[in-house]
Amino acid sequence: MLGYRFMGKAHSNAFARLPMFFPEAPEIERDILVGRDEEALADAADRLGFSRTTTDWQEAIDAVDVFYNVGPNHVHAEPAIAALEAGVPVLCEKPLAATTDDAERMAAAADDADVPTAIAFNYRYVPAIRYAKELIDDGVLGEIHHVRATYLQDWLVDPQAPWSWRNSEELAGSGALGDLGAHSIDLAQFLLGDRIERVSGHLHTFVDERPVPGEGGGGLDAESQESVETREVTVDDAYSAQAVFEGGAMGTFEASRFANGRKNAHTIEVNGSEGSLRFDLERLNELEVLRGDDRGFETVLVTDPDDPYIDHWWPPGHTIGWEHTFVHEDYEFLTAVAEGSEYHPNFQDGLAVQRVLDAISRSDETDRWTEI
Ligand code: 4PW
Repeated sequence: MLGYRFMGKAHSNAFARLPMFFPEAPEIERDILVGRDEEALADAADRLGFSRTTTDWQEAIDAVDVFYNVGPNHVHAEPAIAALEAGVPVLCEKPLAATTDDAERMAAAADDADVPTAIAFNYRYVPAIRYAKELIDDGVLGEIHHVRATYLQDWLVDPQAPWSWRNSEELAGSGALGDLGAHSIDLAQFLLGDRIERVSGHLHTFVDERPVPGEGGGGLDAESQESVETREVTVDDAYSAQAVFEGGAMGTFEASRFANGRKNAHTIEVNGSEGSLRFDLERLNELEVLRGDDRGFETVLVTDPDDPYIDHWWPPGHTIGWEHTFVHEDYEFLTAVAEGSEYHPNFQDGLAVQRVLDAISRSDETDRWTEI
């Protein structure tokens, strides 16, 4: 696994939980952890349960059966492509790459390789989202008219919040758009089983320069905020977009790192001719559903043994959390790897989202509706 901070912890936790809760999952050995700083790497390997470390990702690729790339966006492409060329399956964190060109190259390498790839859209693995998908696929909502998604955080609202790679166009590609919007766009396309065909987008940066963090780094998981200099912010702090789906549905999207009071508020609502549903990540065990009449939404607790993945965990009403989405995701991906079967969301699905992100940015630059 390349990377060992926020997402590295999330996936390592999932690897540890899998044999306990998903005994049918393939056996996993956490072999090599890849990073640049040997001391931090050794410490992370100890905590995350990896047997050895290397600062050379090629060495890791040559030695493993599966490669997880959970590093910053600008280091997604080269190692992922090298792994695929060596026939090693790859899971890559989202968005697929910092640039659309890199995302295209990654998807092409995935096409040429005969192994599964994964883009880590973990919110597809919330049981309530799977349940929502079943309702839509079963036609319970009828013809879909609207999808409305927001992903709101507030960790940058303080102008003194430290600079991190997530604030750099070169390292991240975009800001709230790619980091948060990518999830909403994927969820919308996944739930509707439809693709966005054109968009109108707006991006905004509220604070152009931020203090460079001291030891410990910046970002959502910053451990230290000591700083002596500042660095330019070259990505958006927030975006909004309108979208038209191929099937005719209207989409509205918004994400921000300046939504004061909102820590990780990810919502999606779908309105159809026969009903509606609404999901809120801060209440992830629930789905609000309107079926057929106008007497209001019922709140369905999605914690029954019949609900997706729940029989692996606790009895009804014993809720699960954010970290469980990674367990489900890694279970599905590693099973596909072991069985050599097709997996989604894969690099092609990641590229489909990246093209929407790109069109939203181009629309903002040109002040025009933009085709995907
Ligand atoms: O899923 C989210 C992201 O995409 C996470 O909660 C944090 O915010 C980490 O990256 C973004």
